[in-house]
Amino acid sequence: MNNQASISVLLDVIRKRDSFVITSHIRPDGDAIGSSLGLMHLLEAMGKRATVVFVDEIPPNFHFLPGVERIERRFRKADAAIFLECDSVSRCSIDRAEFDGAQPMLTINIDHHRTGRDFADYNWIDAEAPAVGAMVYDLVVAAGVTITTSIADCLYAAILTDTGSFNFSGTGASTFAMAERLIQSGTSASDVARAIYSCNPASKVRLLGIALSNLQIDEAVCWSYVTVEEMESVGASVEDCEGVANHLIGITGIEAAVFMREMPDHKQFRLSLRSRGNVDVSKAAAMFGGGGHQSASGCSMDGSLEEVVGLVVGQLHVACRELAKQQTVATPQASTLIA
Ligand SMILES: [Mn+2]
Repeated sequence: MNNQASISVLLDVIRKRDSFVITSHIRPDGDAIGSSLGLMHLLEAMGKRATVVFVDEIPPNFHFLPGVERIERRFRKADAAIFLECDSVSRCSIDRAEFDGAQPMLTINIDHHRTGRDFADYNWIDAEAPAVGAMVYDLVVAAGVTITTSIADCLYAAILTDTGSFNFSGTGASTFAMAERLIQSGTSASDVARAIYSCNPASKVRLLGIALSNLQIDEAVCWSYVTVEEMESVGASVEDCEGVANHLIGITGIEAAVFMREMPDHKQFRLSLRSRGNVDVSKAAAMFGGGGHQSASGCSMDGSLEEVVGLVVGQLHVACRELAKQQTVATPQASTLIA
């Protein structure tokens, strides 16, 4: 789908309606929360009514975002529901019965995941976008709305977190151009970064310590985990597990990493997969019913720690060996060229 065409179609659809409910995925991250609130501010600037709904807790390091105090837990009837980076209604952080009770209503899906699906009445999926917040930014620009400090703070937080502080492979000149415009519009890059990255509860840092002490490395794959008991021992919440996987992929020589969090039922693990961009971990995630991006994906798996490690690490080894094979094939060609 042509992005510009879908932006104008979407704006048309929005202009013809008055009230909106916005939501995003379960266990919302910076992009989910920042883009939802940014979109709420945009819709209000367009004279619309907008409500952001999340059943899940908002992590404390995003409590500084303008409008966060207005986030509601209950899904409500409106002219349209807008889903940000969800591949289905069931991925959303909403009560399904409340959503079903509010039907019929128009649905709009805006996503930047490669695994995004056309499940809504209107779907705008751009796998090239570095964050769904960047797509909301494009909407703001196309709508001709003045970028207020509230819009700027929310979208900057979304883009900052989803690009790994402008480090991930999707980060390009246009990402920095957006950041420049948002900072010109009143965002303080240092204030936002401090609020998000330097306001960690002690339990999060202690949990990171446990996760790093459980680290295992085998060739180009590494993995780590935390059990329910280990989380309880430091009083860690689910949100405290955010970001552990990024530490694992920072190890020299590692191409693929996975962090596993045991679920309270002791029968399942939640997995965060990372690569440094050469291996596509979204394939492994999809194999186990999850999805995401080439360098950051997630899935849930049933079984004991040993079983889950065996399956996922085995799969990541296969991906790494394929990569090594490609590189070996590529090398003679390169030397021929040099010669
Ligand atoms: Mn995102």
